[in-house]
Amino acid sequence: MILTFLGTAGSGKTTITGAFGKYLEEEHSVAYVNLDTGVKTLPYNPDLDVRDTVTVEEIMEEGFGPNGAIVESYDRLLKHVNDILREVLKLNGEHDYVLIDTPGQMESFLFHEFGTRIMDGFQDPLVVYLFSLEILRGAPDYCFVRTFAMMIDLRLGATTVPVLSKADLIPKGELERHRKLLEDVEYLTARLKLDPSMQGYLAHRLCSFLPEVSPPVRVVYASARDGRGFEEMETLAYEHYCTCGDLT
Ligand SMILES: Nc1nc2c(ncn2[C@@H]2O[C@H](COP(=O)(O)OP(=O)(O)OP(=O)(O)O)[C@@H](O)[C@H]2O)c(=O)[nH]1
Ligand SMILES: [Mg+2]
Repeated sequence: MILTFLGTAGSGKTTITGAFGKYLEEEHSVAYVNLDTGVKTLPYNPDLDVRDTVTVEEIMEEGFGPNGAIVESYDRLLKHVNDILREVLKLNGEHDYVLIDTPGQMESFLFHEFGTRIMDGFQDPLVVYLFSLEILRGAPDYCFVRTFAMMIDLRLGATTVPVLSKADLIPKGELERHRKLLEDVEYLTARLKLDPSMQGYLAHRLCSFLPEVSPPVRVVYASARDGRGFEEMETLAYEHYCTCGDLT
């Protein structure tokens, strides 16, 4: 079972890869894959690490700026993508779980051929899309999260589970409000109908469309600090790979 953690910079990919892996290791064998050429330290011991091939740091020493070096690192990795893919699939054959930590900046994976080639090599890939509390300001943002998860599916052909990371930071009593807005599309659509702004209109139209194009999605509220949501993530992976693939 391969789980790929994807999310914007700082959303918690690396920390949750380590913490969820540790949780799974109590009963399962787990392999860790680091696809981030720019990371300095990892809270897990990677079985496969792209930094053995190329690092952002060494490219910057050649005179590249930080953003150019990130792109260049994936351009260089592309030459090794088939070997990396073969290695990941081998790890998957040898372990119950393979957890994949992706580049700090999501676009280096989502918009680069390196990322799409990796995901194309997996059968029925499962992506954990991590987003954090700070992006949820108003009703349109809840629509954004749901739509963005769908965009990942559209781009990578992967079943995408939206996971609110760092859920330990949700103030007491606020979880229910987030849950309702993220999971009850009818409620969210009704809320958005009251928003007279152009943004509200756009979000309302997009959300009205969700039930037609996206199956009801379970959102997970997870924390690498206290382990909440881990059991649910494990169940989702099991249901995806071992049962009917229906994550509702
Ligand atoms: N409170 C809290 N903080 C967290 C949690 N997970 C991660 N963090 C913090 O969030 C910050 C970013 O975490 P990372 O795991 O490095 O996030 P990332 O998405 O891998 O970041 P990049 O790869 O650098 O883009 C760190 O300061 C973590 O300590 C969590 O569950 N709860
Ligand atoms: Mg990271």
